[in-house]
Amino acid sequence: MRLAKHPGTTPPTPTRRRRHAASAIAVCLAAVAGVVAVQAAPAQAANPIVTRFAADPSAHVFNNRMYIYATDDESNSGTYWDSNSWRTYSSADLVNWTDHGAPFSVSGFSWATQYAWAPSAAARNGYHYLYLPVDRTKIGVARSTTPTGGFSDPRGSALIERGRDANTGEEPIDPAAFVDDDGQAYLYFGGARAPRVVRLNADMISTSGAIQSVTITGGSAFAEAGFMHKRNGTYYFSYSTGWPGQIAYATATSPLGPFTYRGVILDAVNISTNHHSIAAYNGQWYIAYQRNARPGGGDFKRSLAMEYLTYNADGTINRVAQTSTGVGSPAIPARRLQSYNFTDRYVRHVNYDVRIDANVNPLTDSQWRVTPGLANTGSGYVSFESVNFPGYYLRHVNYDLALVQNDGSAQFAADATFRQVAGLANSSAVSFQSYNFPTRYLRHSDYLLRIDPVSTTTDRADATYRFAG
Ligand code: FUB
Repeated sequence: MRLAKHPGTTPPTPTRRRRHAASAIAVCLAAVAGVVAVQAAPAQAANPIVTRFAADPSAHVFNNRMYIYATDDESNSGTYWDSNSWRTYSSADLVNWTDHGAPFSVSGFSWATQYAWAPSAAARNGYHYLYLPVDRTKIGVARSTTPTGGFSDPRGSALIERGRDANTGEEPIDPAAFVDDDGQAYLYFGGARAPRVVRLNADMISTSGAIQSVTITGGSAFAEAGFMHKRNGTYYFSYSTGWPGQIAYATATSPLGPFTYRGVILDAVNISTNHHSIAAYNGQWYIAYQRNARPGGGDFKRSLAMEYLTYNADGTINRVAQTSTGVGSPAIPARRLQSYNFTDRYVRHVNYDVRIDANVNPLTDSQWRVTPGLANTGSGYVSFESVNFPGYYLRHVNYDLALVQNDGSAQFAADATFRQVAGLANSSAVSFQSYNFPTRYLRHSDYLLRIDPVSTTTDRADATYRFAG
């Protein structure tokens, strides 16, 4: 761990497919009759997800509930990462988090003295295990029959220890436990640019074989904070690249590598350390991470945040935008937008383009959560979030509509916001006026969605929709 000064952020990779030409000018909107009531805001877990300084989130799902084990920054001195205990949170909906207090303290290890740093966790054999770095030189393991308390040291000695064990690297910290589908468990760890992995025995409290170096080919080098997850048979090793650093990732066909660099998941945060974990919950992937997000925060008083994590069809990971809205169980019902003049067709996304089609399969490609407008949450302003791609919205790009991941920018918000008005062809239906181009309305043209001026009867029909279930 090195302490650097405040990081800058690098610009996110554009995820949109077409060049964007819209201006960022916000405009006063002309009064349009017949505004239809907009669904109330969803229950959202705003970032930070908890109101206590905490860091190094290690997210795990046990018994259909998400648990986060964290470094307890609230109890450190504020001048170093010198807390002596960890913290546990859990949630069933990722909106409401329960603080379970400290699962373990450095004092629980008779052989350790200080620095409760980034934890990891695993469940197996009817036990829960915490992997806990201390003293910047050792990793211990604590065991309990519950995920939130009753942990004790089953070994009476460190699991990994610099000086005792070969090839630990200078700073054996930041453990990440991973149990593969075949039952073989691994412990990844390492700081100071030395990624390491070692097999764990089935008892999860002892190692098997030599500590190995993790090899990553290409891209940005490992600094610290490694994490392993597996998806569709691919092993994803993700890590911080420095101080400040991005969260980058590399993939392999074996848990031991060698790994090939693939790209950046998360840009540098507004503090010197970047630390994350990745977990799937109820069919959706999430990334938990840390940043300065509360008054009084900083390098040593960090806050926990969470965002959606999405993959492309080829298995690559989309760069994550750091948002203030975070994640949550959507309280907004899924709705479809039925074309007024082609009543068998509904607005859907396909390969990130947006069009009206009949017989949409899967149905979720045509389902939207009509949220308060990203650029204006006032009455009548809406945005359309994809049901099967949370965090992706309808936005216009060169006047064409596309499905694009929210990058948190004001430009994105303006392009993805519409004013819902009485239907231009029939006032019992609805139309949607562009927020930043108010002379243009959401319409289909050759079945593709655009924002266009409307002047003819056909234009008005093309720009009119009905909500459907
Ligand atoms: O919390 C102490 C250290 O800060 C962790 O071990 C690093 O990953 C960094 O987040």
